[in-house]
Amino acid sequence: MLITVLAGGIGGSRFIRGLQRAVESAADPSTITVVGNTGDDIWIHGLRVCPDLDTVMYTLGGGISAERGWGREDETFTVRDELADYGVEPTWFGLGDRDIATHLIRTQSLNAGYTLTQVTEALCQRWQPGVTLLPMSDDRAETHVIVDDPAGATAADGTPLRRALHFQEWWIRYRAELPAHEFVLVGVDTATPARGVLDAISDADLVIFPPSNPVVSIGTILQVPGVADAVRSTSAPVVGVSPIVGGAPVRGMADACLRAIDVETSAAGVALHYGARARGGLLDAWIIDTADAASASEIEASGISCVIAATMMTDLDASADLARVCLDAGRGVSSSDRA
Ligand code: FO1
Repeated sequence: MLITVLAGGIGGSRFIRGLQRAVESAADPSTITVVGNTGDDIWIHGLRVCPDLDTVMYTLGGGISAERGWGREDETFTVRDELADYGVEPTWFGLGDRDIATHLIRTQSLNAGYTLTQVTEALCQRWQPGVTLLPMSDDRAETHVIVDDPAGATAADGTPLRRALHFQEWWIRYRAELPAHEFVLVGVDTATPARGVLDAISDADLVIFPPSNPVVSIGTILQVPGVADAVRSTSAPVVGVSPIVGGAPVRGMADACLRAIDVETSAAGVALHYGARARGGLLDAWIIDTADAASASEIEASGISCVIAATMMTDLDASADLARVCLDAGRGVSSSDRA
């Protein structure tokens, strides 16, 4: 069974670990392909950093900092502090000493002409994540956030001037507290899906949207030309897990992102945002938490079959249980909708 997961960072990685656990005990062997978001990627002090690819790789490879959810365990930040002592900006980005080894290899390999796909495959030789990890694209496409100028600059008529901040600066330095007017994926128009991405979606037996950020993670992957159409047309069931429980994101700041695109921060709001495949959208089924059971009928009315389950991935067993709910929902869709 080929399962393809479109994933961001922390939430996506946690879900995939549960999925691995769920399928390892299944009868027919499954292979998992992860299409990773690269809209978070950034050049920092001359190094190419790919936060969501690294979070998947480290989490599945056993090197992740459990406390932070990103970067390496047993990490130190000596180089970051030395750079700060030189007064070199940016100082707000937590560049870890162990993490730098990954970025040095990636930067040197990219400069030597290897693609991000090739570099990611090479880095995964060490980490053995147990999945095929593909960047959404080998082309540069970075999320920028349009905000009112943080320094308060205004135009002659007094209206605030707007600035485009790199997503990482908005997310880390400003903790997503600056209201986002718009997200712009710079370069996406000329980006193409990395080799294998479209096939992984078209040839899948199941496509999953884990509880990653629907705007700046899964939404970013879907903006790469060809990806959303591949999801719409795949013969595989498409099952998603709500990242919003009880009107709030389980983790991260998806509410700040959803507000920027006028999507209600709710399990139903995100489902309707993705839309029902039966009506030209992306989803066949949507898994919501028991806390949001009241919104099941609204979701069903939109053409998306709704499954109510415990979606909090408090530990590996909970993540595996959630993954099993997705596998069952996929089977349910394939039998009913394709009857
Ligand atoms: N997130 C933070 O909140 N603070 C940081 O200093 C930080 C540094 C960092 C370094 C490498 C890396 O791979 C991820 C890092 N993250 C940090 C997480 C990063 O901002 C992610 O893009 C977000 O968590 C969204 O996925």
